Amino acid sequence: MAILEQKSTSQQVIELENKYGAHNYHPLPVVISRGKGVYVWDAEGKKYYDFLSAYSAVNQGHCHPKIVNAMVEQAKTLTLTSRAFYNDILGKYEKFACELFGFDKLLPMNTGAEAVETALKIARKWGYEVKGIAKNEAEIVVCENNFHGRTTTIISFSNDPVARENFGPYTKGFIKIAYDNLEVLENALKNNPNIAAFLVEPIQGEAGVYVPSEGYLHKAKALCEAYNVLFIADEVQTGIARTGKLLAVDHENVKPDVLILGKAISGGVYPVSAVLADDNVMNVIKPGNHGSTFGGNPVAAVVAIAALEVVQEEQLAKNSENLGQLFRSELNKYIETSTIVKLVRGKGLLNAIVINDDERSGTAWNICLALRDNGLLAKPTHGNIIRFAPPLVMTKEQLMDCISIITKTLKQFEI
Ligand code: IF1
Repeated sequence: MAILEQKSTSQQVIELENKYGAHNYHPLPVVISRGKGVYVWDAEGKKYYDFLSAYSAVNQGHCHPKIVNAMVEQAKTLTLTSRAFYNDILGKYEKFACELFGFDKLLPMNTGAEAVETALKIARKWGYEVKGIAKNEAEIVVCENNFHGRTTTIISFSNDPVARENFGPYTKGFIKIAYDNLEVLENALKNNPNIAAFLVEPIQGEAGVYVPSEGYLHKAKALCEAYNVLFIADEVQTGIARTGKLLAVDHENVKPDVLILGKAISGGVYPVSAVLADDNVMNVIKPGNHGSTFGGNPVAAVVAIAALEVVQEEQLAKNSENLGQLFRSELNKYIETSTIVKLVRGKGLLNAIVINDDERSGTAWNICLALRDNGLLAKPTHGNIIRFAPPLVMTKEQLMDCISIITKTLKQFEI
């Protein structure tokens, strides 16, 4: 523990990571050492609003006492049994989550990518054993500019060169189509009996918070039903009240055949992910087909129950909806006279602004550095798009304070 007792400056910590850490990220130069609710503090004690929420994993606010206490109590009792034996928590969590989201069964995993991989395996197995697709011929339709994680299979169907270059050979069996386009979706489904599933983000987060046309999700689900294809919703980022409803698909009353959850299902306290489906799909999985050492461990289970209870008790979906409307309407007032911001888009408290500059100009990055200096943390997604996703526990007063920080900072860049 000696190394942790040494007080380090932000610069010292950055140097340590640069020397001893793989360079798989390019973080904004700020070193966070404490978090509480909507705030984080850096190693020198400077306070910031967190407007990224660890990519929507901290919807309940940093270090929510109910969630942390649940973790601490369980960690003192039983942390891990593996699934070789039962533990006395998992079944209760599975029941709680299945009733909350309206599914027969839940398969517990740890990270979002693992849950996506799990959903792909379930869909393929359902394709062979229920739909009757010829062995090893199953195909899954995905969308251009998707983000579903970083495993070799998932990046095999990514079109982001940085995420996929030199990681081949790539996994086969995926068909990419344009997002938010029902015609190309129907064409992909109707002419091909080997399609097992359609995997889609209800809002494309990493692509830049692309909200599809009204009715897209509903009609896409109807097409999947018509062609006996599973509709898989990846709600890792859009779920858990982020977009103003418990799930983003709830805005269109769509029940996916397979639901993927991660991130804020644990409130950012512990890695928890889950795949939910009804028996006609989930029961293709038999003992030995799939698993994970930590999947469904007692700590993950109590943390997830506490995190989901917080969403309900504190009415986070309603707060996200209300504050999201306020955020976009206030930003639009500024955009009317802005030369630097083209538009704001999003749903609930998942929003982004598009900067009126070339993607490679670095303006969005410089704006985020200036936001940091003004006490608010955000980060560009791609090039000239800045995502804004504060914890859903934010108050109206705090949001108005953030809006004035954001507009004051943007004005520094007006041409
Ligand atoms: C990074 C952003 C990226 C996700 C969706 C699955 C996963 C994610 C819709 C995988 C994860 C994270 C990963 C993190 C940055 C962040 C992210 F979109 F949220 F901003 F990269 F696109 N489905 N998204 O958004 O979940 O395995 O990470 O638990 O990899 O840099 P994970």
